[in-house]
Amino acid sequence: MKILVTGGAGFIGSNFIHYIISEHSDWEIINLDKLTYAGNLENLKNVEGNPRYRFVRGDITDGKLVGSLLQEGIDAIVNFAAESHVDRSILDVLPFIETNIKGTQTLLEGAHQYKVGKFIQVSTDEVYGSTEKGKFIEESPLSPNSPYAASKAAADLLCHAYWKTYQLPLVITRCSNNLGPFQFPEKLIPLAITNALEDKSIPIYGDGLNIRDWISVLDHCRALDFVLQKGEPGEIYNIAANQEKTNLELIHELLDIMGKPQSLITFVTDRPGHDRRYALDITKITRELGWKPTYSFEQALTATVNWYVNHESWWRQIKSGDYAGYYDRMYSHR
Ligand code: NAD
Ligand code: TDX
Repeated sequence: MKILVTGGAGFIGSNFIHYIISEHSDWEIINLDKLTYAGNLENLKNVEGNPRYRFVRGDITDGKLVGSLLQEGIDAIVNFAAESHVDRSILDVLPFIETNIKGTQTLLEGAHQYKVGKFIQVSTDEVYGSTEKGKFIEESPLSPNSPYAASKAAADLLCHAYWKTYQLPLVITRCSNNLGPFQFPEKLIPLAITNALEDKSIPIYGDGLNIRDWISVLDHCRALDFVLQKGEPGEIYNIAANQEKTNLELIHELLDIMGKPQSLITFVTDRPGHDRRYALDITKITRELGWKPTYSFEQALTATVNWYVNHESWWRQIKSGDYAGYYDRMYSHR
């Protein structure tokens, strides 16, 4: 199988590439990535020289480039490329519209023209919005609250339209919050780990009681592999591990693992429109495709802490240089 992975230099995409290259000895990957602030070729050092892997720097909104890659004969597209940080979408929504909506449409159009046999749109639980009770199923209405979530929901609707109108064989996956190696240290867990390693405070938005449902990025990658091989065209699959934590519970546990004081926690002004709780029902993917999560939250969190401890130069390079001053800019609206 020859796969076009988009956004493969980011957090989940790079984990997925490592996973596929090691699990499927005859599969090939082309990784198309723009290398925005979130894309990092350091994440792919281990596969760089592999003859089954090729990197192409480029933008998914560039239809000509996408067409030239699809012309080579691609069996499947897995679209990870996105602007992915909610806080950034609150400050400037346009890059989210451009990549998440227009970029997805460009890939869909290319897949349609070149008759690509499989298209996986890597979406998110955030498209369902927030719920205090119960869990979202795949038929739950879309009710996104942040500009990021709205852009992802728009992309999901475009996918639906390409399936209904052109029978483009695509599948949408909606996963909960991931944790693991190579996550950019603007997201809660890597931000907290790296700040704690530097004995800096950890900003907790609002009362810290917002709930997220955490899954190891490796379990997400395995689920995507199941979907690639067994997913039914036109279907949507929720992916989660049903491990809900308030942000405060999570950070308490993390500081305990790291042997750092709870006094590093600092409450800051809440994120505007902050979703209270995400929760997914995963009956469909477990029953129909036979996938289930394998890592507990505690295992995944300990492994993630260890990875950041052992890869200090990776995150220090990001937190210095061009990225320096980012936090001041990011938090100036609070
Ligand atoms: P990320 O921000 O770490 O990586 C995004 C990657 O996309 C980067 O390598 C970036 O350079 C690339 N990119 C951005 N714009 C591009 C463009 N126009 N053309 C080509 N490449 C471009 O994101 P992530 O956390 O790895 O998320 C990957 C996908 O999974 C996203 O679609 C996100 O919505 C979805 N998702 C993420 C999570 C999570 O917890 N992180 C959970 C559910 C779903
Ligand atoms: O400094 C922080 N303090 C804090 O309290 C940050 C960065 C976050 N938070 C809170 C906000 C959320 O309730 O922690 C929770 C997690 O925040 P993020 O790491 O920003 O993730 P979230 O907003 O939940 O979105 C993530 O999961 C779904 C990904 O970034 C999305 O790409 C994915 O779709």
